[in-house]
Amino acid sequence: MSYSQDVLNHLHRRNPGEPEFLQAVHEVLESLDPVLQRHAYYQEARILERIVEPERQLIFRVPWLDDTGQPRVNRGFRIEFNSAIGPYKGGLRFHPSVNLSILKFLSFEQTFKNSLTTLPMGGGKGGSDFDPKGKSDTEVMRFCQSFMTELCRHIGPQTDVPAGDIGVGGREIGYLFGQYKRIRNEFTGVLTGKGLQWGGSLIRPEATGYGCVFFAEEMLKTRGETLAGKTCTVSGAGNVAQFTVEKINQLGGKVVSLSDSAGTIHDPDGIDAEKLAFVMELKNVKRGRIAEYAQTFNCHYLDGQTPWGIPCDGAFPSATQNEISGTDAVTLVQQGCQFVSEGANMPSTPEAVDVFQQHQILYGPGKAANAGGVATSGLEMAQNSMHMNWTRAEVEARLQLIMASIHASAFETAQEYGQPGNYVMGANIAGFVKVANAMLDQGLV
Ligand code: NDP
Ligand code: 2IT
Repeated sequence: MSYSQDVLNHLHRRNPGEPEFLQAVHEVLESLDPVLQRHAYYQEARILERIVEPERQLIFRVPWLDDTGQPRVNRGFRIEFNSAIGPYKGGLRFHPSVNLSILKFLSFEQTFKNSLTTLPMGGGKGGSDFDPKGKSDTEVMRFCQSFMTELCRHIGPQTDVPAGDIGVGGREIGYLFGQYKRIRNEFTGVLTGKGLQWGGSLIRPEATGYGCVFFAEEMLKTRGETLAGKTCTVSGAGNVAQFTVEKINQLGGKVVSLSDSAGTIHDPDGIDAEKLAFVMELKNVKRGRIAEYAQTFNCHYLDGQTPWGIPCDGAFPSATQNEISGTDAVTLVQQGCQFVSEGANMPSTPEAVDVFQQHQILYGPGKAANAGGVATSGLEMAQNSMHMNWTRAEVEARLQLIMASIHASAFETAQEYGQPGNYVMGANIAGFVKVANAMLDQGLV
């Protein structure tokens, strides 16, 4: 039995009932065999056993008062997965589905993603099963204040730097930052995704979507193509989806779908800048449903469906994990989809990934394709520690360079290990080697 298989068997016994975590670890460990065989020292130092075990897992009670004065209780989490190459770094997710398995999968992925960014950041993730939907601003504020009252003792600009993810955007980061500052009496870069007037970086809101499109453009370049004139489907309608649409439009592509958990809109004419402004107002201010887009612009609404049945040249899954099944992947390929760039984390099931790889689809896995968000968080941290701000053009240029570098590193590593075009293997090995070597250098920690 191979070393990685042995560790996976052990992992299953130790982490029952954590399907998302096991799925994410499987995907990484299965592609590491070539590097583990080439360098016996990883096995001798038991690096795999160590790298799949979070350094620290925090679970805490979050009590808060709703607007009727009733006490409510949620569960808060922070997983500090790996700090070999920098302070823990990764977002906070507020969604009713949040549990230990989902946050362990996300923080495990984050470790390798952050390694790929070229910046010094370890891996972490946190959040709560709190559901922001239907809550007033004051309820969200009281929840965030209570959440930070506990979290603040565990984080810090040199220790652990949270940011946004599903259900956590500028509003939530503001409330969280305000409470941290109040308790600790220090104004520091302890969170990223901050407002522009109080330590935020230009381009951070745009970064994940923009970066994911830059990654697609890099993949297309390897086949002598560009996004111009391509029809794209995008899922989700939140932060990542919105700026994915904006950048595809800027590069001359056409986006024909967006979705939320209730359904999908299909707009064959394309979601232009004006329609995108409507989506941003609808989702970020009114907090309404995407169905309203179909009523306003008189296009199709696919109730309860995902966008994967809509013909496209390329797909940008930007909602959540496991949103593309094996069957969806077959449909995408049959209808002519040639590239998939993942804005979301682990949106494709293992069956879907197999389908993409069998059909030589240009498939950019999330830990490479969506790394622009956390990379720009790293740029926000750099600006905070220098007490200065870069211009929009400067941050975007750096983001573009970082995405090109992540692409090159995944592409070249896949080639080096004999599987050209396999971005899954390339990203996993490149991300792993840097973290594993740092762990070796630092002794048995
Ligand atoms: P938002 O909360 O801004 O938007 C999430 C979108 O996805 C909403 O449209 C939401 O619909 C939809 N969605 C969420 N959960 C589900 C579900 N279970 N089923 C169907 N639709 C769902 O989050 P982000 O845009 O920030 O995040 C989207 C994805 O991108 C996540 O996978 C996240 O981990 C990943 N990501 C985010 C980064 C960032 O910087 N924000 C960086 C890298 C990756 P509804 O409103 O109906 O719930
Ligand atoms: O999944 C991710 O990379 C994020 N949600 C962004 C994390 C960050 O620290 O900016």
